Amino acid sequence: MSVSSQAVAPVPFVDDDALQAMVRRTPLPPLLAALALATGDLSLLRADLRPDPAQITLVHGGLSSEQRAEGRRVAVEALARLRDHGEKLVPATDTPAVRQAVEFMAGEAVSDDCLSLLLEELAVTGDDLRAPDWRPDAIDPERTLHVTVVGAGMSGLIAGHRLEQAGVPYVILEKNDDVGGTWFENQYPGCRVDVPNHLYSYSFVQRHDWPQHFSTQEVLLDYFRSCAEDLGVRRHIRFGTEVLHAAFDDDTRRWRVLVRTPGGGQETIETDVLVSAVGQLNRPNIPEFPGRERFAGPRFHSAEWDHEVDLAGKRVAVIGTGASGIQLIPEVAKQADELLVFQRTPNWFMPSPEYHADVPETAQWLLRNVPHYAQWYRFWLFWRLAEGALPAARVDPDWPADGRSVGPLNDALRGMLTGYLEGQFADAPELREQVVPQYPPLAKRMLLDNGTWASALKRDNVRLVSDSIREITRHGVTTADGHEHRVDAIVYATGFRASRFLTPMRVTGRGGVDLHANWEGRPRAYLGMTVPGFPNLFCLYGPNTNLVANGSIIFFSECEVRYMLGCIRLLLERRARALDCRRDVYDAYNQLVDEGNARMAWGASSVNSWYKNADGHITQNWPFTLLEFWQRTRSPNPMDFEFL
Ligand code: N01
Repeated sequence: MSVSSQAVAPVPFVDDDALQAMVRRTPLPPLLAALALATGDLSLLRADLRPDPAQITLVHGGLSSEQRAEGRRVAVEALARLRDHGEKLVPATDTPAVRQAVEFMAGEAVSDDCLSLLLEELAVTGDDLRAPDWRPDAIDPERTLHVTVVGAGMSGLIAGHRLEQAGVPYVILEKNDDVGGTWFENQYPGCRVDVPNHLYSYSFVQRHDWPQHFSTQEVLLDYFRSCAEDLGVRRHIRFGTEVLHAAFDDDTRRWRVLVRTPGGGQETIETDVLVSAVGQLNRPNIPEFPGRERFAGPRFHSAEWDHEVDLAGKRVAVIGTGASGIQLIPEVAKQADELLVFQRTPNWFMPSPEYHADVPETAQWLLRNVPHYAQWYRFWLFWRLAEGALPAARVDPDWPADGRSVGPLNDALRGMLTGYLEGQFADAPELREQVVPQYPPLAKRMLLDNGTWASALKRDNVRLVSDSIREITRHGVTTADGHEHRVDAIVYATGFRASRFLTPMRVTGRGGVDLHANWEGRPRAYLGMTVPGFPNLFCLYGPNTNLVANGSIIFFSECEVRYMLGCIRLLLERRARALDCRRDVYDAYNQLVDEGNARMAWGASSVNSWYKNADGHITQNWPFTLLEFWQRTRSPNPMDFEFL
């Protein structure tokens, strides 16, 4: 069948051999989907070239080598047709054709809701389907409702952009001197994203020319800076402005926000709606090791890297081997005379050969030249990662509870990952014993590796110390065996106080109730956003919205911002000053989330992680699918709120 509409310019001339080279390593499902729509020839979407849904997390979606060879032949033929004649692009409004392409790529039928979600994420026409389609003055011309956003990181910028689009007046208060949040603060050597960048980016500012699959911190900071500028958000940001206390005023039903200004003074800002976009990972955690203050040399946290300190020629201790530690340790190892790595718990690593690799020119050519391939490629990453690994994290109640795995899929994953680590450390048996985790995969964050971790630990100047730390002395770190490891500098890669959401801000709601006292150490929020007694307060990347096994957190923030704007619209439509989440709705929701988390590897395992609060409750993670969060946050249900 052939469907046609808009003419497409031919792709630039390259000969057939070059076309062969272009497609040699590229994943075929998104390329064939894009080519089918670009040529108007839907017969390219052949049943025998569909990926296997059971193997969708694999780079090629489980296509056999024969299928890949045939897929490449079909793709080259279609590219040659595009090159020689241009073709006819199927319009993105042709939903049956787009559905056919989506289902080809997914390898299975998708529900209407799922299709809608995917079309938003694809943004295949360049249209921003999540943009607000209303304006406050069209709903209530008499009223100006003001929003204050705290934080100009990844989530705060989305909030600013959507408020800007809707025409809602707002200000963003940012404690730092620049945008970017975590990507501004974390400037340690080796810092980079560990979600593929074509996916880890806004649906409304897609980029096809990322230089690497997993960008470095500098590249990401640059992306967020240009988004802030280009979207017109930057002029609304007050930098160097830190929120100290936000108090809901019961009389005016507005928030009074006390801030520290750049000059060190204080000021109070009144606002109708308060949005916390401070994230989960913005307050460094330095464990209270006895004697911590005694250490005579330089010491700093990974998120507060001291670039004045030259580690060259020094004996350095790095404490912590989480996502930050494993990125900076290989870099410090190159500089330091000697490096001691203090590991409390080993990690599972997903083999990822592309982790430090440039996007090859062949892939760049396809992304640049094949109409909409960039969007389909992004969508392929979204689909593979979306719910891909989630089944492997689910607890099977019939599975023996030996603490090592939580179900057959999880166990199979464990086998594969163990094999990888054993292979990496095959020539270092004393290290191998220390690096293979005893807890189930996905109980802690899965890290990526391309061989760098083993290479770093096997260096002559690096020593892995797995004994627990007893104290910090003037000259180093003393472990439980009483040995003092003398060092010149200490780097704390010890993570963040993640479960203390919104600290150190003080937030008081109706009747002066303190948010942190109300939470009693166990933060929670309806849909991760709203808390009864704290009207018109919305948290982005709030409690239980972190993802372990499925996708990019940017997707969640986009959903949350849409929901927050939906609530503003409700306020205007109902002529209400404030809305307050109903306690019964909040309680029922939290029960559901707790039960969901208990059925996941991270909830069932006793291993320590930043997903848990001090009592071991999962305060950070979302245990369900992305689709479910999207459905729940698509628009607010007025029945969930009391209007004030
Ligand atoms: O922090 P972590 P992180 N004694 O909490 C150890 C994101 N991120 O900054 O595993 C001894 O994971 C602790 O040991 P244990 C990402 O979401 C993303 O590394 O708790 N050790 C662990 O080894 C990530 O998950 C990127 O036993 C102590 C380490 O310190 C999140 O940030 C890059 C200790 C802390 O690991 C946090 O990662 C970096 C103690 N008392 C970070 N206390 C990307 O690439 C803690 N540790 C996107």
